[in-house]
Amino acid sequence: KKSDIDKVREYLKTHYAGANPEYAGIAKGKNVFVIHLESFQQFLIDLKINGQEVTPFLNSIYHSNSTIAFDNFFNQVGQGKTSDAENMLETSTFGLPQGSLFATQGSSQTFQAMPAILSQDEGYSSAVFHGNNASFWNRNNTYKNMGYQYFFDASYYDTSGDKAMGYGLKDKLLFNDSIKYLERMQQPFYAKYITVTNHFPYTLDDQDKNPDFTTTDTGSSVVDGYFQTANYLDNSIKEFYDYLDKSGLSKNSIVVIYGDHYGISNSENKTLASVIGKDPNTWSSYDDAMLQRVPFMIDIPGYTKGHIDHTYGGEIDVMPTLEHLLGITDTSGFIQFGQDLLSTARQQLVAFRNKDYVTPDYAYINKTIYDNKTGQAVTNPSKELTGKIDQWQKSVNSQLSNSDAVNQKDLLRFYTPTGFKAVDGTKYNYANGLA
Ligand code: GP9
Ligand code: MN
Repeated sequence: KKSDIDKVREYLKTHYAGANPEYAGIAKGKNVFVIHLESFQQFLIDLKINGQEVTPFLNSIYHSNSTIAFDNFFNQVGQGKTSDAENMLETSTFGLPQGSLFATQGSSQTFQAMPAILSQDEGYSSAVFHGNNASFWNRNNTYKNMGYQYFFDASYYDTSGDKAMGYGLKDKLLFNDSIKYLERMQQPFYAKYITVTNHFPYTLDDQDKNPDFTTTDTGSSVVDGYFQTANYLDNSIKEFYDYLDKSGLSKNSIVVIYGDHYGISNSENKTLASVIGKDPNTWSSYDDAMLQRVPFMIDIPGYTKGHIDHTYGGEIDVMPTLEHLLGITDTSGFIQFGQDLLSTARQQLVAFRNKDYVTPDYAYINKTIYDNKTGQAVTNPSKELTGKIDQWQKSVNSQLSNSDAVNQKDLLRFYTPTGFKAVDGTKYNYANGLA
């Protein structure tokens, strides 16, 4: 119903946090690279095993003067995994309570997504580079409705023999073999790279293993393999940065790097615990939840005040953050459920898809409230804390239920923001590349 979208708009009026004037527009007109680090968790950043850094290159970006990085940024995916992460970043709406929005509704859904907004407001072209088949997660159809101009999937690369494994073309080859397409794109562009090599079960061909890197010996092939494939992914990003520097693209491009969701499942976390300096014997659901942090960093050429921001946020918040940086400084007309991570007015409340949540001081996980300072369950919450818990839960529930109303009822059909033109997905054909 048309009136349903009015209720959502009422909710969003109370939820909109606005931009931070200190950052608004500082990346205006720049190309955007979004690098999706498959299954990559925040604990890998700065982690050393056997005296070596697992991801030395990403660590250098994380600590760079030109990077705004976040260390309390959580993944918020549900069953749609990678596709949920993509959906949040492209639309600032949550994935569905069950299943994948891309797979079940992507072919017919109305989106007001990042590629369309950047094209219409700022004249950007757009492309996705990915080494798997286009139909995985129904991306081929979903991307059209999001307004992606180009989708360079596996069919655009040589994936024969040992060039691919698991979910497709190996990451180093993806970055290298996509250059010929990237170089023909009109600038400014919005280009997303979805990596695949660091994906369960974390195996790597011998020739792709770094001879200078010795992984753990935990007895779990998943945990031991994870550090090896993460190290490979790190090296592939370094090679891509080398290209960006050599080609001059790094001067006029921002690079957004993020992890989509966990790589090590809760059942393996006790094995992981000792590697990351934690006690497996006291491991709890709280610890599982804290490991849902993933990297989020924005590397901006010419920016010199890089730092690590400790705000609590998640994938739902990326889109408004980027829009504001790129000069779309008032996003109050859009149906977006996140808040700019750099806004001083934001509410630091991170909703998980199952309605659990994290705040800077407390986390509500699996029907238990935990104190972040101690990591212990609060057994006798004060009256004041009980009141806060009620408020947080209400807030989380309305963020999720309003997002679900939009997605499950395809409500964007009934609302087109002023100045935005509805996307016609039928005009895109991903078979022709840049022909
Ligand atoms: C494959 C990929 C993996 O194309 O992006 O998705 P996931 O299994 O992580 O959801
Ligand atoms: Mn994934």
